[in-house]
Amino acid sequence: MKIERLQTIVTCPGRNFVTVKITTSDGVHGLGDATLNGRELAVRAYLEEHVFPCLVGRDPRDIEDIWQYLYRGAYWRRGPVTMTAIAAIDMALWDILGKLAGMPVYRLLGGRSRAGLMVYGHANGRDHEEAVDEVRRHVEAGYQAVRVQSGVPGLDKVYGVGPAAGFYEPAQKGLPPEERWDTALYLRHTPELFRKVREAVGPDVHLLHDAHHRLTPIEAGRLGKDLEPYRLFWLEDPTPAENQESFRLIRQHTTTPLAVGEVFNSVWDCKDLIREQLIDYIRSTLVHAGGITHLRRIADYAALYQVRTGFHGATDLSPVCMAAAVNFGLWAPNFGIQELMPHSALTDAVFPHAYRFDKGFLVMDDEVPGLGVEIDEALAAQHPYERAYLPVARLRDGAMWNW
Ligand code: EZ4
Ligand code: CO
Repeated sequence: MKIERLQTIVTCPGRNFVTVKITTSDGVHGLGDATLNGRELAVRAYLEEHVFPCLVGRDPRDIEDIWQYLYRGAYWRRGPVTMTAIAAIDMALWDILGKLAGMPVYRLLGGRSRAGLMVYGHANGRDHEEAVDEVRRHVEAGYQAVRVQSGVPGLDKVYGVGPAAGFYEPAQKGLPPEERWDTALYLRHTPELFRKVREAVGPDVHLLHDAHHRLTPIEAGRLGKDLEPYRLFWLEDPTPAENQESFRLIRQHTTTPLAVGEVFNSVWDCKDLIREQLIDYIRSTLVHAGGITHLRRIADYAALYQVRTGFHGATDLSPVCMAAAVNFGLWAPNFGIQELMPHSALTDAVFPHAYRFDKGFLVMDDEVPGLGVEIDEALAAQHPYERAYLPVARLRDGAMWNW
């Protein structure tokens, strides 16, 4: 059996997605997500110019060798574009292997560890009252875990909060929008937000928060400490993590659990964080960190240090990635939680999938072979790519800051 055809499918059913489709000489095909928010066409070019020609004629069952060929063999290692491209190929090959075996991919990984994946939804409010209402709405919808983000008095736009209650999509068509940021205002108002939310929903709902790289380590330590009375499930991306040792300072100051890694693309980005137990959840996900083959290594390494998974699951992770994440999470013994930002009805129509939300969990019917996701290519073609970017952030004096 040989790899016969490799394609990218770029579509914008409301937001951009890049999908890899690999077809074998036996007519079996597999799908992989290759979406890198705001840099979509760089991954497409990397795949079409530099990866696809090398894979035609190979045995699609040689998943490990193909992974090593694209990683070691490229000489230039790592980086988000490279690792997203490798991830897409890897996911598609696992999808093919599952279809060949007539089994869902989680069975090939070793079988189920659990019935479903606990997910957390997003409660976004323009102010604290709206955020509290959104948390209540999620609890009524069955969520056991909710991420809470709120507008900050004095700031026009804040990460995680859209123009209306509820739906938030950070990428915007056209050129990157600019937002103002003020750490002092954020640090002053955020503990109060969680005081109100905890008071409203009681002790049992898991509450999460994303600081989205905005803080310095000592500021993050202070926020973690201020949030301790409200018993967060996690505080996410408290500070940028290029410098892994900076998390030591945060750990010295707070017992609020920490989650990091949605921008990581390999185990090398998190090996010190894991080995020194500086984090509690690793957020790297299949599409941006080398696919199932590499995430399995990261998860197994994390398990040695009681670090659990908490994969990124925003709307820019396509249903193909989510299907792979469901398979992965059904298996991973140290699964922790999965982020879920539901896709639009149109996106779900472009990518019909077997996973579904059920009372706070993502579940999947047992015997769907492969990843359990397909693409409606005709519908995808009706929605061509439109340039879009994530926002950028500036401080009040105009200096660039971390968005
Ligand atoms: O900013 O997915 O936890 N979720 C997040 C997301 C990210 C976007 C980036 O593409 O931080 O909203
Ligand atoms: Co995040």
